[in-house]
Amino acid sequence: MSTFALDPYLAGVAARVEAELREAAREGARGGPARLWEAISYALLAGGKRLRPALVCATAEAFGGDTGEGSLPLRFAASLEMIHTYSLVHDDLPSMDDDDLRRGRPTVHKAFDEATAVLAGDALQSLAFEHLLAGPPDDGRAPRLAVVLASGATRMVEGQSLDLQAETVPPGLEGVLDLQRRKTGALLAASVVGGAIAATGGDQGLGPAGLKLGLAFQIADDLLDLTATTADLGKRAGKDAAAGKATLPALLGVEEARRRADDYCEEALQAFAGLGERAEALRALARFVVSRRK
Ligand code: GRG
Repeated sequence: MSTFALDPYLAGVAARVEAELREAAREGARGGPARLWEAISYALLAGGKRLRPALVCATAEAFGGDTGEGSLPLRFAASLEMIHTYSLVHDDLPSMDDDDLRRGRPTVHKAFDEATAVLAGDALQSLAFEHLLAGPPDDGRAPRLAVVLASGATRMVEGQSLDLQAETVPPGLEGVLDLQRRKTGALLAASVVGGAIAATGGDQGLGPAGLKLGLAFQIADDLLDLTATTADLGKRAGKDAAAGKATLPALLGVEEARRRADDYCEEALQAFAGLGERAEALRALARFVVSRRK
């Protein structure tokens, strides 16, 4: 049983990445339209677990990378969190999931207005690449990371499109896994692959493990939608079941879905097994993906 103290680790990554996000938003706001940048800051600095940045940093550290202030892994982590945040802002829009609560606060289109939420999401997407590529020159890792980020973001949009189609044409188990691999798995895979590239220049073959973590994360999310409260989640609970959404718990039942999430997590852990003590945080994060309560 691991004794790794995950809460302080997550808090440390959150503090470092939020300092970088705050600075990027402050820089961007200089001379830009106040309302747009207020909405961007509102979305970026509303908390959240910062799981993807933690995965980036933990993977980089597993290969001996520095994840302190000014490091490439931290820069990539902040860019990835910008992409993730844009996806949440757009996913909450009336034309998508039509949600009024996110990270315990009114969604961006509720706190501001719909057009501002669309534009804030758009700007976050381009800001992510500007932030990543405007750093100090390196040996070509930043452009490679930009490709990882772009590809993860494109897969995520594909997943969202498949998710919308699934409302009218039931996708079946393989279809659900395919859409979840894209919608959720792609950014989690980009986190571990990007952490490895930022630290070593190569992906270290971590893509498949990242996708498994993504599936485990999404199944855990679908289980939480059934069992957790809106207050715990900071977003409306029970929405997927009410909408009759095709999820693994809906298709296979709660017990089998939980078993599959644990299996995917175990398979990811096996991929990290050879990484030694420096990968303790990464292994603890993999377990957190399925054990989390929010
Ligand atoms: C609209 C372009 C576009 C994409 C939407 C990621 C996504 C695709 C939609 C968000 C809603 C959703 C259920 C996504 C699945 C992944 C997921 C559970 C995201 C929430 O991630 P957390 O729990 O959020 O890490 P925090 O707030 O902790 O960062």
